[in-house]
Amino acid sequence: MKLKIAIQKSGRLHEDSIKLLNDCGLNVKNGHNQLKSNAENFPAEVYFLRDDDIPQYVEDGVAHIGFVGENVLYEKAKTVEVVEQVGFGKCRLSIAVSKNDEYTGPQFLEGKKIATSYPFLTQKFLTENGVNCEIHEISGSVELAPGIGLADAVCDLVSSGFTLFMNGLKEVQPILQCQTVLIKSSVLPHEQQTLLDQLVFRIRSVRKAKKYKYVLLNAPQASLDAIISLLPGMRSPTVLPLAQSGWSSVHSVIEEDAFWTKIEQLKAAGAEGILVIPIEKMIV
Ligand code: PRT
Ligand code: ZN
Repeated sequence: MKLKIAIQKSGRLHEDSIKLLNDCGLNVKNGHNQLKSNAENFPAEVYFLRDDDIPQYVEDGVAHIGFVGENVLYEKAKTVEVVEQVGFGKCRLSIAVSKNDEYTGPQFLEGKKIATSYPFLTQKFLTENGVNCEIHEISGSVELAPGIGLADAVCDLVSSGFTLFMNGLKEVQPILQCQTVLIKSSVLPHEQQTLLDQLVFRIRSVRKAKKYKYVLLNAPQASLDAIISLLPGMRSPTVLPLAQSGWSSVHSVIEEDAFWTKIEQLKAAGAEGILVIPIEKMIV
């Protein structure tokens, strides 16, 4: 009885998928020259696939779960369940036009041609906006299409925007914000659901830990209350006496987003010797 996990064989999601599984205690070797591999420490088998094939494998129940971009998932429109977003592979599916064009809204595309590898999602956007536009489906190098006269616009994935810029295009309309999601088969057997629950618990602990830092600092007695009020901690901060009387060591966790503001407030309140340590797992 194993949990069969589909991940991308090579490409942008491969490394992050392996790293997430490893951080969750599933030791998985990378899939170079192999189609599947057993995880150590956990009853799981990993299938290395093209990302486009992952939704189908999971729909069919050949793989129980998979990691895939929302762009691929919603383009393929397979019947699978999204368990959760896992935070990597962030990008957006966007419409882009020539940098000299004045984009006035979806109506700009009326009667024109658009090149994309995402015909389903592009058509959905066009239909929702009541626009008639001819779709040219191409599987790669979509950004070249306007330059060679194949299309007037493109609908493609963008992250930094550099590729569009290099091809004389500009992003004018994001139509889908995407990241990698964990999907599961809708016919998951009970034993595999139990394994998935364990994996999801671990994924949440790993992801939560990344959002926080462990902080240790020294506080003089007079400032202790002020410093504690700045540090909620998981329940409340730990306070330990230092060998030198009149001083305490305070331990707590700080959320990454508020990190620098908090550190400045702590210093202003009298904290000294502040140490900041990454947290590997966070079980709450
Ligand atoms: O071989 P296989 O079919 O498995 O891989 P693939 O070539 O189809 O996919 P791959 O590895 O390129 O991307 C896998 C997934 O990564 C995508 O499905 C997205 O979910 C996610 N992702 C995140 C991206 C990008 N960011 C991204 N920037 N996928 C592609 N791009 C491309 C985009 O198509 C464009 O060509 O990068 C270029 C734009 O990047 P910027 O930074 O210049 O804007
Ligand atoms: Zn692909």
